[in-house]
Amino acid sequence: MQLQHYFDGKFQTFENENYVGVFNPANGQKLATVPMASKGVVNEAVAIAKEAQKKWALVPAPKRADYLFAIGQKMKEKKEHLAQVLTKEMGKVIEEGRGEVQEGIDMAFYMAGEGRRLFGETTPSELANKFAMSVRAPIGVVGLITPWNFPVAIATWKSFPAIVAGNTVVWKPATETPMMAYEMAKIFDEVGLPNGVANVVFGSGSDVGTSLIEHPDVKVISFTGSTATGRKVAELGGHHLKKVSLEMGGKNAVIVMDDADLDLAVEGVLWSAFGTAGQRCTACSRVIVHKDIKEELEKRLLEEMGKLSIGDGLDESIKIGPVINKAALYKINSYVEIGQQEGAKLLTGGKILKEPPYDQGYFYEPTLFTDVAPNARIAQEEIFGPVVSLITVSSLEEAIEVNNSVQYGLSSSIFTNDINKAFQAQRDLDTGIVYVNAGTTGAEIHLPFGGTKGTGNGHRDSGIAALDVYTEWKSIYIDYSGKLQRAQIDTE
Ligand code: UN1
Repeated sequence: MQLQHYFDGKFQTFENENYVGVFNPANGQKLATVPMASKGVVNEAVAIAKEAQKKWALVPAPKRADYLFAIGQKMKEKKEHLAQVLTKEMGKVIEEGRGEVQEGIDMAFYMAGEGRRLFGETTPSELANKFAMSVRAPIGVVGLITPWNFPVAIATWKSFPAIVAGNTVVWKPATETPMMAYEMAKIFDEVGLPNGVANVVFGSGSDVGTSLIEHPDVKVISFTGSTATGRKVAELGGHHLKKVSLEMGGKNAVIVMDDADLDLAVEGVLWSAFGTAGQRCTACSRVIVHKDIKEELEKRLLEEMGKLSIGDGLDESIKIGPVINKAALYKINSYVEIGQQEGAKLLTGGKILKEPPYDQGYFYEPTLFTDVAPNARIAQEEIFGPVVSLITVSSLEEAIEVNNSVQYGLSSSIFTNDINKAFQAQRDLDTGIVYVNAGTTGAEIHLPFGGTKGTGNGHRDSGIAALDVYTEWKSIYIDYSGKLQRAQIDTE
């Protein structure tokens, strides 16, 4: 299958474009080829989006929302198909693929509801016969740069609030996962979304991403990806005075206190550490354990890790799929080597799976280190794979300090049956998302998603908070007194 860009409501092919392959990370099978757009193609798409936005902003928001309802409905009808494409292209197990598509459906319906809200404020004026209110105004063309680990959900967190608020979007999906974006383009087309409202341009970060950020008619950039790339996006965006929303790395921890329900904690750690083969921004990659239960937790984790089935995510019995590509596989392995050099104790895993049936794909053994120093590199840097470091502490205060000692602040979790500890933890854990008695993953779309410190730059995806990225506040004063009334002066 040869993918095509989608803009101006049409699937488009251009002469002399380079194509690259899209491969199934479970078996190396070639699934499609994808065109790599040039700056010229980006410019064309942005020009279309700019024209379309003028009309789109004038469509009543509930009508804009009708398209989102239709998109959500289509996604629902195609849920199984979309999940299958997702698993083939990205590797996550099919159950998680279905979950991710559901996240997109939820986002469509949730943001469609915003069509009849988009609340601003009405407020008294300090002057007589004067009316004051604030409304959310659309900004213009929005550029979206999205990652491969959640190729559909994250794109919906960004595009649906932008669209319902009256913006148009030009979306550059990750090169590894263009097929999901292509599927979404087909849905935009099928529901008759007006031409130019949602546009998909395939290509590299250095060409398409950079062109979007530099383009004077792209007013907002929303990016999810690595911290290194996010920093470049922010620098370039800052230079061009763009509003830039960044969602970057994480080094998320589960704290297990001595009073925790250990069975539950083990389940929570396994799901959030090894689900999606550890390739979630929210994945648990540290377990901060109270010294009194450390050995017991190690024992139970080892027992349960031994039962995790690894393989092609299309097989319903598989719990852990491949990682995205060879580079990821070797990056993960290099961190395991670093961990050993640093003196951490490898309890299990630590190997690339090279024998059949794994030899054609990119599979890494679920890996557990213990006796890891809180400041070790494997406890500080994002690995983005199925590797967990156990760190031992003696108190809740120490656990929180260790949790907060990393440069990231996305998600954290505590297992405890002590309500006082739970409340203290939710107050003091310096992350954008906190879980009590659940692992570090599982964010729901109607709450803000994002993190503190090196994880973000103060913005949030999903939830109502996302609307703040894609709208400007406009304060409106209507004086019906018939005379000049001066604020702050004529108030007596
Ligand atoms: C991500 O990790 O990049 O909370 C997104 C979760 C999912 C979204 C994760 N709902 O794990």
